Amino acid sequence: MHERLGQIRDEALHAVAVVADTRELGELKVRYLGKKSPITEVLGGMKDVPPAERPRIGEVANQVRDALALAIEQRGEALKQAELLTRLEGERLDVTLPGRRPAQTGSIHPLSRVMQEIVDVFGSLGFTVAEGPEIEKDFYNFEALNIPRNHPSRDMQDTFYISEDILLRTHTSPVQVRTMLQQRPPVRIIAPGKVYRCDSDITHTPMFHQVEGLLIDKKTTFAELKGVLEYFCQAMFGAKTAVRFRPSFFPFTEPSAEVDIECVMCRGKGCRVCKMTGWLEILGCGMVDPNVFGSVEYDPEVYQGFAFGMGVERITMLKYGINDLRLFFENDLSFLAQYR
Ligand code: 2NM
Repeated sequence: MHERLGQIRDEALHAVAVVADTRELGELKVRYLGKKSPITEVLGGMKDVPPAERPRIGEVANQVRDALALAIEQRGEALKQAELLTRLEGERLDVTLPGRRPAQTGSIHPLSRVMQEIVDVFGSLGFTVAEGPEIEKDFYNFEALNIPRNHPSRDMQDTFYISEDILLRTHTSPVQVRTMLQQRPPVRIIAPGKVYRCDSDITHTPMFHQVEGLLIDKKTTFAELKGVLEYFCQAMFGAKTAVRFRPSFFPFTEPSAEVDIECVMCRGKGCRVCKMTGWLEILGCGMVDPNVFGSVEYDPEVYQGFAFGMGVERITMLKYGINDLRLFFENDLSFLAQYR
């Protein structure tokens, strides 16, 4: 038995010495120190040993067990250390490598950018932004603005009607009407937003963007209108840009005018963009018609005001030399990425 225990010890120590990893070592530990170990098996034969020799055998068995336990413990420590080193080696990072760039970053749509720029210019003059619904009542979109029942802009051709009385706003003027009904003068607002007209070809989209403005006070003059809009044109297109006012007509203003700037392409010499006139129309404006004041119960003997409106698509095309309206609505990334 003595001899057998020595054999078991040598065999086990060898196995522990050559074991490859902590998992295999765990298996060895179960095999040699567990309930069914060969040591336990040998001790099962104790009943055949003369009683006098039994303590000695037990002592040897304990020594073998202790020696194995120590060897397994030490080997375990060594393997754990080696495995940690291997893992750390595998996880080594080169912190000097260049970072990964995000594949694609977004950008502000050119129409949003120009709309914001327009808002900022009027903001610098003390105008604040007003907003309102895109689904409107006939009253705010037409009636209150002195647009008579038989006016051509009311036609089914131009307006998206939802019912007899409800429609998609065809301009942002209903925002000014709502503002006038909600507050007393002075009023100094701009209304940027989406508007809708039943019109679709290469130069018209059924949805487009407008910025309109309204200023009302006790002694507001056409001269102030001219000053504000000339300032705006030069802020948008350059301080040296020539600006002219031409008489025009709108149902909601009297007198009315259209504003031209010197052609941004040829600087007034005459080209395809300005159709050889040297001028580009960019705004409509005028003094608010007394009938509009009547709709909102402002006294036209006390208050005067001016209003104006412009198309954001047109201004953006002129500012960036974009020749096709459809580019704004196709969401082609190679177009949009140019406006970062
Ligand atoms: C334009 C041209 C001229 C305008 C008028 C009003 C209101 F509500 F005050 F009467 N809002 N916007 C106006 C005047 C709009 O766009 C070409």
